[in-house]
Amino acid sequence: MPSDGTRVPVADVLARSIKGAGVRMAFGHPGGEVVVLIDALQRHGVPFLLTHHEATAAFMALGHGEYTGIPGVCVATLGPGATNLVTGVASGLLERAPLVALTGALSTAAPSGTTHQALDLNALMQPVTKSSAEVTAVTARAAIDEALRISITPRRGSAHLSLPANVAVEPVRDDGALTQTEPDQRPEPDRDALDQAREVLRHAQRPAVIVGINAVQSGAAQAVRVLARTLRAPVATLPKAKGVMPEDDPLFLGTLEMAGDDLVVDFLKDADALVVVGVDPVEFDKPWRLSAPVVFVDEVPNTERYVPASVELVGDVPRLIGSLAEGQEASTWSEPAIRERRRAIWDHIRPQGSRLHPRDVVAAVREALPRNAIATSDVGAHKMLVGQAWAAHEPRTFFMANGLSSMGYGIPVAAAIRLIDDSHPVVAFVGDGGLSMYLGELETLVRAGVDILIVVFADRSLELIRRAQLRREVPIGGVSFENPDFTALGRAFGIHVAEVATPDELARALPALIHAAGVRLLAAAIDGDDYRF
Ligand SMILES: Cc1ncc(C[n+]2csc(CCOP(=O)(O)OP(=O)(O)O)c2C)c(N)n1
Ligand SMILES: [Mg+2]
Repeated sequence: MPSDGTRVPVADVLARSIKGAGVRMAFGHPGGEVVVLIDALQRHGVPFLLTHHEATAAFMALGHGEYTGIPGVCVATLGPGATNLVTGVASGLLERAPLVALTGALSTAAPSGTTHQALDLNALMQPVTKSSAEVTAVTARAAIDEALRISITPRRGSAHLSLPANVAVEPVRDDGALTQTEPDQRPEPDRDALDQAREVLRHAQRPAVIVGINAVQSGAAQAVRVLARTLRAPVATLPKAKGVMPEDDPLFLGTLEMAGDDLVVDFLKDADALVVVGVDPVEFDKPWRLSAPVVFVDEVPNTERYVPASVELVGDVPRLIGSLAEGQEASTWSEPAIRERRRAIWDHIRPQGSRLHPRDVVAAVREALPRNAIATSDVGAHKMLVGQAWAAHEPRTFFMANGLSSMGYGIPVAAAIRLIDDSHPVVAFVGDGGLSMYLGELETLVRAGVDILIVVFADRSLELIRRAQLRREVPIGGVSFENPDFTALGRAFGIHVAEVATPDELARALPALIHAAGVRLLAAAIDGDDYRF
C-alpha cells in the first residue's frame, strides 16, 4: 500500500479515519455487503461486536457517543439491516449523541432494474440524522471526516453513510487534503449580553439554576457548581444532566420532567431569576411553567424559543458561566427549605403501604453501589421514578432515553459504557416490556463479557401506557402480558438471576448480585399501580 494513500481501498480510508477519531469499537449486524468494511475496521484496530438486532448496535454506538463525546459507530447491511437500524440512529439524533451509522448499499454496478433489497437508504436516513450521504471513491475521505465532524458539532447527533459493496473495495481517487475534524468554532460571547445577564443576577434575591444536557456535553459541570455556590442558588437538572450538581449537595433541588416534577417547578416559582444552562427543549414533554426572567446560556442559539429568554449568552459555556459568577453575592434562599422540598419529592413518589415499591428497589441498589456507579434508564413508568430517585453525583454517570425516548435504550447503553470503561460499576434499570423487546441481546452481553446489573421492574404491564388509557378514559387493553420465567432465563443465557417480591427478599438477594461478575438480572416484582408521578 503506497504511503501517500492514493491506492487505499475506500473501506480502509473509512476505517482509518474512524480509528483516528478515537472510536474504541464498532457495533453491528452484518450482511454480505458490509463484510469488507467490518474487516477493514478490525484491521485498523476498531473491534467489532456482533449484536442480534441492528437497533441494539445503534444504541450501543449511542452509548459510546454519549459517554465519551467521541462518535460511536454502528454497522448494518443494506435493506432490512438499515431499516432495523433506524430506531437507534433516530435515538442518536434526539438523544444528542455523536453517532456515525454505516450501512451497505446496492452495488453501483448492479444491473439496472435490480430491486432485491433495494431502498433509497439516504432518503430513509435523512429525517433521522443530521446528514446522510452515499460514499464514492472520490468523496470517501471527505465524507467520513464530515460525518464524524457533524456528529460532534452541537447539537450533537447522528450522521449516516451508505457504502455500495463494490465501492468498498475500490481504491480511493482523492485521498488528499483532510477536511476539518474539529467541531465548528463557537461564536464569541456578546459583551453587552453578558453585562445585561450580570445585572439580572445582581438584582435578583432568589436566583435559581436549571441545567440541561449541553452543560454536560460542553464540560460545564464545575463552572455550574461554582456559580450555584456563589449565588447559593438551588439547582434543578433535566434528566440527561443529572450529576452536574451532586445530588447530595444542599443546593440540589430535584430533577425536572420526572416523578414529582410539580414539586420541583412549584419551588422554582419562588425564584426571581433563572440561569438556564445548556437546556435542550428535546427533554421537555410539558410547557415552560416559570415566569421569572431567564438568563439563557448554551453552545447553540435559542432557536426553538421554548425557553423564554430575557438574555441569551451563546458560546463557550464554562467560560460564560465563570464570567457570570464573578462578583455575584449569595442569595436569600434557605438551604433547609431546599432540603425539605427534596424530602417532600422523595416522599411523594412512594405512597405508603406497598409491599415492594420501585423506589425501594432504586434506593437499595443505589446504597449498595459506590458513588461513582453509572446508571441508565429505559423508557416507561419506571423511567419517571428512576429519573427522580437515582442519585447521580458526577456528570456522565446517568444516562436516560429522554429525547426520542425509545424503549430498548437502557441495556445496550449501559453495556457499551462498561465495555469502554470498566472503572465504574454499571446498572441498567428497565421495564419488563423493554426487556422483552430485545431479550436475545442477553447473549450478546454474555459473549462480550460485560459486567452489568440489570434491574427489571416486573409489573407485566406497559404501565406508562396503561396510565395513558386511564387518563384518556379509554378501556384498558393491549397493555398487559406475561413475563418469561426469569430464573429459567438465567439457565438459558448463563446469567445470575434473582427474583424478589418483598423488601426482605431484595435485601437478601442484593449483595450477591452486586458482587458477582458478568451479567446479573434482578427481577423485582412490583405493582404498576404504585407509581406516583
Ligand atoms: C420503541 C418504543 N415503542 C413504544 C414506545 C411507547 N411506550 C412508552 S413507555 C411504554 C411502556 C414500556 O413498558 P415497560 O418497559 O414494561 O415499562 P413500564 O412502563 O411498565 O415501567 C411504551 C410502549 C416507546 N417509547 N418506544
Ligand atoms: Mg412494565
